[in-house]
Amino acid sequence: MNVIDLSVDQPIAALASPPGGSARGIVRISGKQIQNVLAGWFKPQDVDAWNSAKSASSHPGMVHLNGQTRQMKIPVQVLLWPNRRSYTGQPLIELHLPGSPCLLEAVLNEAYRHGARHARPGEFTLRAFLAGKLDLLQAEAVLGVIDAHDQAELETALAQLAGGISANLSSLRRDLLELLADLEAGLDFVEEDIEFVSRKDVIDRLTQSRQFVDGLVRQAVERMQSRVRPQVVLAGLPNAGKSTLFNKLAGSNSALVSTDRGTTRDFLTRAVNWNGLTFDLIDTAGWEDDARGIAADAQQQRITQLNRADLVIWCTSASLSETERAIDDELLMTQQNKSSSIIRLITKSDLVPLTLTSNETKESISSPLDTVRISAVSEAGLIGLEDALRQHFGKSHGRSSQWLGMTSARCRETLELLTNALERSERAARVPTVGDELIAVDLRDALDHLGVILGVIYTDDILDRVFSKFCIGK
Ligand SMILES: Nc1nc2c(ncn2[C@@H]2O[C@H](COP(=O)(O)OP(=O)(O)OP(=O)(O)O)[C@@H](O)[C@H]2O)c(=O)[nH]1
Ligand SMILES: [Mg+2]
Repeated sequence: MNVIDLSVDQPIAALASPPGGSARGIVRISGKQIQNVLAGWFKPQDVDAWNSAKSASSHPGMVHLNGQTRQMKIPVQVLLWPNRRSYTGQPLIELHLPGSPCLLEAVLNEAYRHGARHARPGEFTLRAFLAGKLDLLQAEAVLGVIDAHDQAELETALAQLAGGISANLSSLRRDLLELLADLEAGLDFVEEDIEFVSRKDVIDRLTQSRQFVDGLVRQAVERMQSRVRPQVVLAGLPNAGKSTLFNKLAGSNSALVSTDRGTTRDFLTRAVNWNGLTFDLIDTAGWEDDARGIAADAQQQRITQLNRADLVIWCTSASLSETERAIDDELLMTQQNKSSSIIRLITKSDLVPLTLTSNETKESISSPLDTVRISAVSEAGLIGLEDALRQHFGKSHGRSSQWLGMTSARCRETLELLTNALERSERAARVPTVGDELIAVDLRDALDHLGVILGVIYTDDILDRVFSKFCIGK
């Protein structure tokens, strides 16, 4: 799709509600003189109000549609934004009517017969962007909101749509433009020896800007990595019930389970989708002190997997003796020092019914760790485990940033070019013999890269990449 050669004045129309039947359907039309598109087939209740509308207003009335056999009169609510103060930054109409697919199709056909053309995917948002209503980051956020798969993604998209990141980048752009103006003003008066900005000030402002962009690059990278499934590793003493839980969560029988200690030798990985939580689950060999031969290899693999883990689920059998429990506590403590995220899971809880006076309850209440009791056999406590996983994944997502995945993918390279340009001008500024004009060259380069991210400077290629992902009607 070549979106760049589209005329922005021509009325475009499309279904704005989801396809298929629903209680209410919306047809959206945007362009110059769109009231003409409705002339003759939309009869407003209040003709004067419709003809003289100067601001956003609602107009009940009837549409007269040509059905296959007869004319149909359908009640409709028309919302009109007659000027630039609309989503697209140009006159916009929405027809709200009963959501029957045939009816909506008939309305669209009528609009096409009266001068509108079929909108292409993302064309409404493209017009909003071209009218300066949204910058490119916000346009991508519209798509992010539509596509959000979970609460965390939705929140990121909404934050980006609200302009948090755009506002930060715009203020960075303003700062750099001011700095460039100061430098260039100095260049005009270089003969008179008038200094508009001190070299120290230039260096400080460049350093601050670069540090800000460094933070954004880190965020963008993190955001892209968070798309990779978290690695959740099951660990603990032999016989703790790790493989049994593995099979339960993976919905398979791939891991061998037995009453013999040390059943699992190799580690086993499965991509799991458990109640909407997606992660890689890894079963490991039970902890052994003086393993030899194959067992020693299994222990080495266990350590490697634990080092790579995003979250460790430490399995402790509820039926351990006091001595075994002391060993387990010590091992867990060692692991805790190495892992940032860890949940203690008391397994086989069906074997030891919980009483409020048991040591374990006191411990789990005072423990700084998340402790969850489950039984893979009776399935008791699995909800608690689900909650704990959700919380852990939520935390790492929440930290991840104001960037949408697709935005960070598009911007990452440009952000790096931006950092490089800022670094170059900072380096130049630190050499007293280097003139301001050389600092300005790299600064202009940095501003160009920033413009590309915000969409102040854009190319067919960027617009194509962003808007071709949209659906029609948005
Ligand atoms: N009663 C009861 N038994 C369980 C539960 N979970 C596991 N078991 C039993 O405990 C034994 C050990 O289970 P596994 O899943 O093989 O334990 P593991 O931690 O993988 O053991 P290793 O691979 O040797 O480290 C098996 O006999 C399981 O049937 C549970 O929730 N309740
Ligand atoms: Mg096992």
